[in-house]
Amino acid sequence: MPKELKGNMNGQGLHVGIVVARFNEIITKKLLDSAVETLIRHGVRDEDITVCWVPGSFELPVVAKTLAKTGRYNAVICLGAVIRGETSHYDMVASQSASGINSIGLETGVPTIFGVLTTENMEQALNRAGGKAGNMGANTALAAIETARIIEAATTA
Ligand code: INI
Repeated sequence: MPKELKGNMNGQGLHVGIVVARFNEIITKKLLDSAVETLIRHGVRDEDITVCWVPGSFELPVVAKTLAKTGRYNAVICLGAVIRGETSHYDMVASQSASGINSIGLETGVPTIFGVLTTENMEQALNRAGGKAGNMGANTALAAIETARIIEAATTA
């Protein structure tokens, strides 16, 4: 019988950093509120959550990496909204943000969660920030807890 490890969804005792882009704040504030509410519902203490605002999604990786390297966080969540209709450099911002965030987790070992919405227009973004397609902020909180816990389980097994 293989040994199977799973990350539980208990957030008690976890420390979580959140980096959130101010660009398209009407969207990112909704992502942030949902992420914080979900973390707290799963047992993360309010005072163990640190929120850092940055200008835009392009700046998410550098600040997320700073948090990850402190060693004080079990997970770092990155939140942003890149909307194609509003920028000519959509592809650059979206891809640099994604690859930067991905490399932080790999380089530091701290799960760094990708919560950047990439949509064609504002309506699609609103749908995914508490509208009819749910709220991606809540999903990032769940991913942060589960990934932190599976790393814990895998390193102590
Ligand atoms: N940043 C975003 O988070 N979303 C966007 O849609 C966006 N647009 O439209 O350009 C955006 N640009 C700013 C970028 O993230 C940087 O803050 C800026 O280029 C300074 O480095």
